[in-house]
Amino acid sequence: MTCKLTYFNLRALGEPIRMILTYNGIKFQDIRLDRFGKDWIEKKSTFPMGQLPLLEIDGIALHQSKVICRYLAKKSDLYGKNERESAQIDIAVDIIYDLIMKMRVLRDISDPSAQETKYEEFKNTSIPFYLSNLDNIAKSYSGYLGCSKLSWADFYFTGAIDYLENLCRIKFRDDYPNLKKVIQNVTEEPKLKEYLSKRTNSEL
Ligand SMILES: N[C@@H](CCC(=O)N[C@@H](CS)C(=O)NCC(=O)O)C(=O)O
Repeated sequence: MTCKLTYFNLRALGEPIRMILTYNGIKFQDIRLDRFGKDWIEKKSTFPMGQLPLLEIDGIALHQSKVICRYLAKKSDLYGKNERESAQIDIAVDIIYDLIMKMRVLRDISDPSAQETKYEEFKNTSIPFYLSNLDNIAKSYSGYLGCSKLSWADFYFTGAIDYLENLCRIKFRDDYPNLKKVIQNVTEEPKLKEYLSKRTNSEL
C-alpha cells in the first residue's frame, strides 16, 4: 500500500495526520510544499478546494484534515470503543477546529488597528472560553480529550498546538494543566518517540 501526504512545510493541520500515520505504523511519503512558493501557486487549482492537506491512501484521495484523521483513527484504536465515545471524540475535535477557524478570521482583517481590536476582544472572550472548556473536558477524562484513553482528538490537539498558540498569540499550554497532560500523554506515547525526536522545529 502506498500512502502519500501532501501538505506544507508546517505542522498546523498536517501534523495530526503525520502523527496518527506514525502511531498506526503506516509508512508515508511526506510531501512538504512551500506555502508561498511558486510550486504551490502553480499547483493550487489542481487540489480539491485548492487547499491542503491531501492524503492519498487505499486508492483514494482524501482532503479535509478532520476527515483524514478520522479515517485513520478508525484503522486503529483511536476512535473510542463505541458510538458514544466516538461522538465525544468528535465533539472535542470540533471545539478545537472551531477555535482555529475563529482565530483565522483575524487574517482577513486587513486594517491593522481593526485587527488588533478584534484580537483584544478574542483574547478576553473566545480564547479563554474555548480553552477552559477544552481543559474541563480533558479534566473529566483525566488528561484525554474524548474518552479515558488516547484518541484522535488528543492527536488533533497536540499536532496543532504550535499552530493554535500562534493563532492565539499566546503560549498557553502551561496555563491549562489538563491540556498540558493531553500533550504529555501523546508525546510520551512510545510509538511516536522516534518520530518526535527527529521532527524539525516549526512555529506553526
Ligand atoms: N477545512 C480544511 C482547511 C484546509 C486549509 O485551510 N488549508 C490551508 C493550510 S492550513 C491551505 O491549504 N492554505 C493554502 C491556500 O489556501 O492557498 C481542512 O481542515 O483540511
